[in-house]
Amino acid sequence: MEKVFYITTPIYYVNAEPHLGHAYSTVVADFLARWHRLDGYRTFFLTGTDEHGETVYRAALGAGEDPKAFVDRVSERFRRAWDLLGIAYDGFIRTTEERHRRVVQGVLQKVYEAGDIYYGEYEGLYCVSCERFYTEKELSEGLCPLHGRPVERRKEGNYFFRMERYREWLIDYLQTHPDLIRPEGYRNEVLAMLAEPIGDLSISRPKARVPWGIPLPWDEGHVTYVWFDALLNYVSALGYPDGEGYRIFWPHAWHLIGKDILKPHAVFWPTMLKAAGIPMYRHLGVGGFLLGPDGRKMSKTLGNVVDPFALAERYGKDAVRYYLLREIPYGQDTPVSEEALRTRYEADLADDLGNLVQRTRAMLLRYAEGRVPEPVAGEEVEEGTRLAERLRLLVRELKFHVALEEAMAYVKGLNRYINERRPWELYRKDPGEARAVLYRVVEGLRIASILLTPAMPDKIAELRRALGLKEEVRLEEAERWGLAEPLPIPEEAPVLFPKEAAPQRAGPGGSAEVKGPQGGRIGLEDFAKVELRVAEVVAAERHPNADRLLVLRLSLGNEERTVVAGIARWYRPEELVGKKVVLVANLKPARLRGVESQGMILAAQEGDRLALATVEGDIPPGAVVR
Ligand code: ME8
Repeated sequence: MEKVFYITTPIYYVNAEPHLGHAYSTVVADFLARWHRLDGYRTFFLTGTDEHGETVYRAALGAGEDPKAFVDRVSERFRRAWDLLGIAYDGFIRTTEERHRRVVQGVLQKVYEAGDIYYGEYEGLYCVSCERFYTEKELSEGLCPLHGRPVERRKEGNYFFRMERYREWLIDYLQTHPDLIRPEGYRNEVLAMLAEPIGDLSISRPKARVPWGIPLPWDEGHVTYVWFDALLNYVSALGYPDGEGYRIFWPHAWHLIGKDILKPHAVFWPTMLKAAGIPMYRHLGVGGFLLGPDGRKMSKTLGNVVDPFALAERYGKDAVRYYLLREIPYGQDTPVSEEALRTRYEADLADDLGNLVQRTRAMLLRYAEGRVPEPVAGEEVEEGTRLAERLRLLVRELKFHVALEEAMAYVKGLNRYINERRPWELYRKDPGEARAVLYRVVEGLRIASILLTPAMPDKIAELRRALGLKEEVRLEEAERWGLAEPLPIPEEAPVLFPKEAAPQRAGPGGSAEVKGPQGGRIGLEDFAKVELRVAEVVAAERHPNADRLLVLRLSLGNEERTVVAGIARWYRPEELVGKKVVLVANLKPARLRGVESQGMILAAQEGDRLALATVEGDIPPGAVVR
């Protein structure tokens, strides 16, 4: 049977700019789409914009614009935003499109003719920002629970959809389909909503008050209320009722939403589908809220939003994607901040993954003639071939943060493997074995890169190029050992996650700053700020762009550093390997002619002579120098 996957995001209101909360939902959907494509599924990924209704209408008037011009402009902002975050959607639907209007009117007519829509009078408490009526009970201290704004008492003639008629059916459906709504907690919330009568749903607004909407086909004096319009995007975009896309993809639909729109998706939408004779969707994934710096839901109304594009500009789009997927347990409310992003960037991406690639490349260039070595059996590294199956399960359960945690734990394991097997030492005794170790590391990286592709598509493509691996990948290739081919790697490759991309915090707590001597003398506390450590040179080469510089790879026992030193006039690279030198280990990284130097080594200089400060005797790398 053909594997098919259809994934949707909410269609976003165009009354404000996209923020990190929207970006999160869309990144999760893009991750799932890419994951399934990688796993051989025929995939359709839909996103779009919700352009009718009172809030949008008011926003347009507020901006002094014609509604159509306004929605065109803001919808375009969303599309640009998704481009900047590497979102590869297959379809983009706008509710002001003709193809959508036709479907909404067709479905309304059908449900009306079946007797499930009637005219009545509605009175209630209405929040203009939410575009919905609230019951007394739902308010928080008399205010809208989401926006903290006063609600208005309103009464008006509306058409109603007989939703209550389908309540028993829906309860039964949820009971026989326990994995329809996930995480589990939200399913229970929905069952609790359904335990009491849900009433009928108002599905229209008088055109006189809200002219910006799709007219009811049998009564031009009313336009469709926002949910009966918006929810149908999921089928109109596929060409319902007789389009090829609808036939292929609808039976496999997964909707992703935020918990704010649980009721419309878990109660309104299923009952609408049932009444219209459209089969149910397959799954509903419910995300929690991203919380702003003030601990409240990030929202345009509260004005506490984090701008995803500023972050993408500073750290790169893949770092933002990785951060959101790795940090947020799907379904839970989670605070987000640039600070937390920077920590992930430095620890996971620069220190673990980026560094692994850089040291592997340096060793391939030095010990394996710049090629991926001949394939060998896998040792403990081969356990990576079991990860894909495990991650499939985690992704299915929407546990993206655990999936990435496990993939990155494997990356950390590869760094440990290098530290334990020490190819730079092995090479002196048994070059063949050193190359075998390097092959396993490249294979490990090949496997990890496949698993990380959906989260960081561009960076992983770069990573694969840097190791001479082909760019096209399939998930099943992560399940087999020995596919890395013995090809040359490029001599030059950009640093994947440069540290200077992550701006340092200023002031106390930032990187140590050493002040110059005052009055010729410094106190012990000043000297103590300088962290000096024994470091062993494990590799050295000439700087690609500067004759007087050498690029050294130093081991501190449990970590490695790259240091650029201006000593090429006095030392040849090969005579440095094995020397134990003194490293200023807490110096801010600096970029020297395009190569990042993570510290500085000490040398004595007198006139034209220079000698490195080295350490005698049996002292291990990493030892503190005082
Ligand atoms: O509700 N944290 O559109 P909307 C996490 N047009 N996710 C957030 C978020 C936050 N702080 N803020 C927004 C609508 N979102 C309707 C949907 S669907 C047929 C119609 C995300 O622009 C989250 O996915 O208010 C939420 O459900 C969605 O944006 C709401 O977007």
